[in-house]
Order: sequence, then structure tokens, then C-alpha cells
Amino acid sequence: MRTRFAAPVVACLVLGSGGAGAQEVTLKGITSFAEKTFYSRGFEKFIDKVNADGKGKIQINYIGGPKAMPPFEVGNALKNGVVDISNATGAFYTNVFPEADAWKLTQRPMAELRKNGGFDYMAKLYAEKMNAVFLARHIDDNPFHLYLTKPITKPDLTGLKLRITPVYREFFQALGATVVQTPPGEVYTALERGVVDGYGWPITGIFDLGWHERTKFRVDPGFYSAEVSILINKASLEKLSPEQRKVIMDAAAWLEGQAAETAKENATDTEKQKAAGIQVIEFKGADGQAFRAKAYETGWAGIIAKSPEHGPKLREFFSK
Ligand code: 173
Repeated sequence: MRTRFAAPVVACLVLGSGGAGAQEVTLKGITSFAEKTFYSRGFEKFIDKVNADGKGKIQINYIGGPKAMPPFEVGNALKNGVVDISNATGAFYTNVFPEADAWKLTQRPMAELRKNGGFDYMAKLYAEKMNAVFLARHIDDNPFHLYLTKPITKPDLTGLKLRITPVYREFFQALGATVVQTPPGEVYTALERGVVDGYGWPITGIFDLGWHERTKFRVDPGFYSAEVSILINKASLEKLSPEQRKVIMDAAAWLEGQAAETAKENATDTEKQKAAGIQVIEFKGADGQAFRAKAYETGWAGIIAKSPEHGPKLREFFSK
């Protein structure tokens, strides 16, 4: 092989692949949630760690959040190498990888999915469909809820217009709602103008963008498990030297190891919502169970409809 390249080309390739003279590499990082808000914080911790551990070897240039790039375009930008590292949830990039939204349906922790084949199955799809490597899920055990500006008395959303992402679409529609998809940055205005009567969002983070001011009710129980994860473009990762790659992989493992701790924030935000006067509409007992069962049934039906090939297999790996 070597003889096919002129000497300067070989020198370049050696440097580029991180030989002895490797330069510090800077990767471009972007988040699909507003900077410094709950779902960006794990990513920001990861960047701080990489930039500290990677001094002289590898750095991440944090480009920022939705002000720099619309959240639903982040997946495509990562796939095409416009950015190297992203923080996003699967629902935000179903345009490039429909099955990614299935993460919300996991009923097993990531440590288990990394052993039972579920993670490997997804990793293969990330490589094929998105030129991506999944580094770390930093949010787990974090249920979604329906938040409303008007009360309901039973699990029937007929007549309500709700803000959604792909996470909630099938479930809320099955309960009779009309839905409108928006990125998080448009929720406040939609509530303020009365364009929607409520929205789907996890238990944490509604204070970050001021939505508590416009929210009167939270519906319990919660459903699913919010997923927010860091991905890296496959070519960007492959270009790194083993040493540079180790900085990234170690920071990723460190971050994912703390995912369960985010659950502590569930209790904090639940209390904060109460203090803010948000009333809980709770479906108790069999009603609550039926509400949650409907969420999973419609959620999986949605994934399987979009991916008859992979949906049923993911259901086996992810469900309990
Ligand atoms: O509601 C949303 O924007 C959404 O889909 C989501 C997913 C994970 C965490 C936070 C929000």
C-alpha cells in the first residue's frame, strides 16, 4: 500500500491518523436543547470533562443550542459531518433515523441494554442510517407527562389541541387529541397565544423556559422514559488517535454512569411544580394502569408501523 503514495501523502496520512506528531483536534459540538437548560447540562458536563482531560490532544468547541441550529436539523447535521458531536433525543431526528424514537420505550437501564444485545442492535442502525456512534445516554428514569391549561376528568383528550414531538404523537392521538408539532423553543408562545391547550414534556425542565407560568395541570401517571444522548459522527471518531478516542470514550462512560442520578431531579421538579401551583390530575388504580398501558401499546405500534423490520426486535430488547 505505502508504495502507492508519494512520500508527503504518507506523512499526511500518518499525522492525520494521530501518529507521534498528532496535533490537537477540535470537534464541533451542538445541542438541540437550549444552552444551560436541564437536558443540555449533561452534555455540558461531558464537554468540560473532555476539554479538561484532553488538553493538548482533543477539545470540543461548543457551538451552542437552538440559536445556532434548529433542533430537528441536528441529526442531519451530525450525519453529514457538519457537526462532529451532538446532544439530542431520538424524537428530534426521526427524519434520518425513525427507530431512534424507540429509546423512549426502554424499560431496562442502559447498563442492561448494553449487555442484552439491545444497544448493539441500535448501534448497528446508528452506523447504517446516520453515520453515527452512540456515546452516552445521560437521561433515563425520567418519565414524560401531559401538561394542560384546562382540566380533564378522564383519559379522554377529545377537543384538546396539544403540542407534541414524535414522542407523544400516537398516544395523544389515540386518546382523541389534535396535535401540533413544535420544537421546545416554541412552546411558551403557543401556550401564551392559546394555540395549544397543553403539551407533552418530561417531569423535569418546565421551569427552564418559563412554561410553569402558563401551565395549570399535570396529568399523572407519567409514561415512557425520556432519552437524551450524545452521538458522534462515525468518520470524526475514526479519524482520532487511540489516545484521543480514549478521552471521548472515557468521558462518555463516566457520563452514562451518572444517568440514574438525574432521577433525583424528578423529585425536586415535582415539588417545584407543586409550589408553583400546578395541580395534579391523577388517574388512579386501574385507570392509571390503563393510561400507561395505552401509552406503551400505541408507542410501540407507532415504531413498528414506521419500521416493520426493526420495531419488533427492539420491542423484545427494550421491554419488560
Ligand atoms: O417534548 C419534547 O420536546 C421531547 O420530545 C423531549 C424528549 C426528551 C427530553 C425532553 C423533551
